[in-house]
Amino acid sequence: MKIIHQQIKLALIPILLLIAQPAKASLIDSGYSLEGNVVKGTVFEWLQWNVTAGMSIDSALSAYGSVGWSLASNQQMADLFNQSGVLPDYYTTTWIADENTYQTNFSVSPGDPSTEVSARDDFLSLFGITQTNSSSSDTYAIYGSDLDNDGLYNLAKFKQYNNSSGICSGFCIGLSADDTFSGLNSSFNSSALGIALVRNVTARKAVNPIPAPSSILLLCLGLVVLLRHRI
Ligand SMILES: [Ca+2]
Repeated sequence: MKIIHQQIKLALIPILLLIAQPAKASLIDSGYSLEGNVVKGTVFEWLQWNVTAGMSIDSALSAYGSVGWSLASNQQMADLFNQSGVLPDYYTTTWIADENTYQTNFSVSPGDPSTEVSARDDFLSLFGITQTNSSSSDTYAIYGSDLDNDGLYNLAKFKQYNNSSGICSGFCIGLSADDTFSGLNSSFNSSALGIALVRNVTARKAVNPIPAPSSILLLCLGLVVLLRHRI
């Protein structure tokens, strides 16, 4: 029995060390960080777009709606693109929430290339790549509110498009109108397109409560003390 208790104690040591470490996250200028496949913000968090690549709005909501995820609205997507630090600095357009307006940046004047490449790569690594070809790794996601009730939704795009300078210099970032691409309805699916799912951080905590690290730490310490007294 003593040997078993010693083994349990030894097994608890790495757990305690793990809990003592801060959560591992890749913080970037936007204030978002990646934990698992969730892009975490302070108010909203996004499911990485590559997770739902190949799914339709209907199938994605069927799979993830029960744990608090909903389809990103036009306003939420515009707010994401407008948030400081999310897009490279040279994309100075003010993005709007009108589902019938096609928005993109064809002509840009990049600033410091290294800074812009870093911002671009941060976005792609956060939200995940849904399509890769020989010259570019891109991410796309269907979203929208369909306030005009035509059954059509919008598409957010973020293309890597490496040119000779290593930066995105052309038709790279955009929010489509709901009729830019034909047939973008709630059952449409493509392996190159994800579904933009978002949820309130509070909703996640309600659906999937995560024990506070301090509680787990106290529990483990209590077990160690208990075992010590029993040996
Ligand atoms: Ca619509």
